[in-house]
Amino acid sequence: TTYLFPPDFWWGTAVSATQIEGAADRDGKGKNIWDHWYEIEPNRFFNEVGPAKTSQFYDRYKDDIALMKKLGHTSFRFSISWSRLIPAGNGAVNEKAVQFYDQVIDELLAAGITPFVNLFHFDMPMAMQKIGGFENREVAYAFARYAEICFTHFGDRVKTWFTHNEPIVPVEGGYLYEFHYPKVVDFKRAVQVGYHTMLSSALAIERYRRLGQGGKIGIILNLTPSYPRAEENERDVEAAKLADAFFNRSFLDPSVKGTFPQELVAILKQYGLMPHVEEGDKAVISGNTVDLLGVNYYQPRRVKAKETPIGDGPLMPGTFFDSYDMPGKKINPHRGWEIYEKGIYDLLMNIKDHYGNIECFISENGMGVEGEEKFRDEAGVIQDDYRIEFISNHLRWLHKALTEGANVKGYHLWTFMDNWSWTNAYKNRYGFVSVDLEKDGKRTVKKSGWWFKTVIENNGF
Ligand code: BGP
Repeated sequence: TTYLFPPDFWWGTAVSATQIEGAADRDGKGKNIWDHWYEIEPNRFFNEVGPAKTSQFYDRYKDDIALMKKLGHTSFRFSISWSRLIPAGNGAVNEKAVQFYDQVIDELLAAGITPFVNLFHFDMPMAMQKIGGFENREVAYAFARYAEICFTHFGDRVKTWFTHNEPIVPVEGGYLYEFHYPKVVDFKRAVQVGYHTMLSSALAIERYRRLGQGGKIGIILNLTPSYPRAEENERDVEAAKLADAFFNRSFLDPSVKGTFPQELVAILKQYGLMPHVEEGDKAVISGNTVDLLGVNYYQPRRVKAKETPIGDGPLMPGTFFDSYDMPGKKINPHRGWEIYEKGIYDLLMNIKDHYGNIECFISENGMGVEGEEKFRDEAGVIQDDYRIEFISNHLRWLHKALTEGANVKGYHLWTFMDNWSWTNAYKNRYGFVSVDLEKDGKRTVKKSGWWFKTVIENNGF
């Protein structure tokens, strides 16, 4: 069977500033929470490797973009580092950073690659975190100011913007489950952070539209389709719906429809978890929904009804449902995550059927592999057939959604080249291009990178 994609389908990859740039203390960059966390707790998650160096994109972006061109990519998503552009978060603009991002954008355009720019990828400037991060309403406004500065400097050339990547993740990581800084565990504070993050997105969109630059602006969400243990068990189905409301619809509904899910609001009210909201916020959020949606898809969520009654133990999202370990599920042996390719179809059809078929694309999907060096052949090429299989299986389901009318415009792999990751440093590799992260940063295209080139050339496979 051949899978053909529409002309102008967006083929490319995604990266984020903290994970690839390096040069974390050069040319006036301010610290972000990751620079800080690594400084104070070097051994916590990172195998003693922080984001200071990583793939050195800051110094090697020209060659990297040339390689991207060679591999046929038509679009590329990167993020601007808020603390590089505005070291104090809310103060003066760092001209060196403007120059850097100008060059990256110009280089991409010259290579015929459309830049997709994301404004926030987990990298809160330390100066903003010191005043509470998104828990503090002021930081939502500081973010909107930073966004406007980006639009003003780069918006003449960048026509596809995103306010946030996976906004639920810093909420979970930073305020519920301790895998992001400031590793607080407090459901109520988490809700406030989530709310202000959502507000900051709408404020940025409002400013973008006011500038009238004629581009599109959206948000990137990690959607984890939630499946009940048993379809015929009403309580399981109910639990899966709740998990969906907490982890997907909390940002999806306000971003696309301008309203928060009522089930979620009801629970927050019942348990005294409602965030502080100000007059006028509702109009800002409902009046500034997104033009397009990026969807990151890695794995589904398996849910079953809660067995212990609500009331014992600290209040957390998991108070309302349990996760379910599905027997026989397919697992990525190199990363431990479940692989469920049909999830990509289910979530795309959900967007089609319940979110006005808004324009969307797969903004991340990918396979992390530990110890990938063992797959390197004599010629030095990593033979990552598992990644080719992973991508093609997901593309088949994406294609099915397309033929059934989903408004899906592209596919970006996480990620272009191996880089630093938030909780496992250099352990799991995801790139089309291997990078010798420990030594000299040498780039070598993996088998999957060359394969993807032919997919792009043929606009299918
Ligand atoms: C996504 C993030 C990326 C990336 C990816 C892989 O959630 O947007 O930044 O890191 O996951 O996850 P990990 O690096 O934890 O394996």
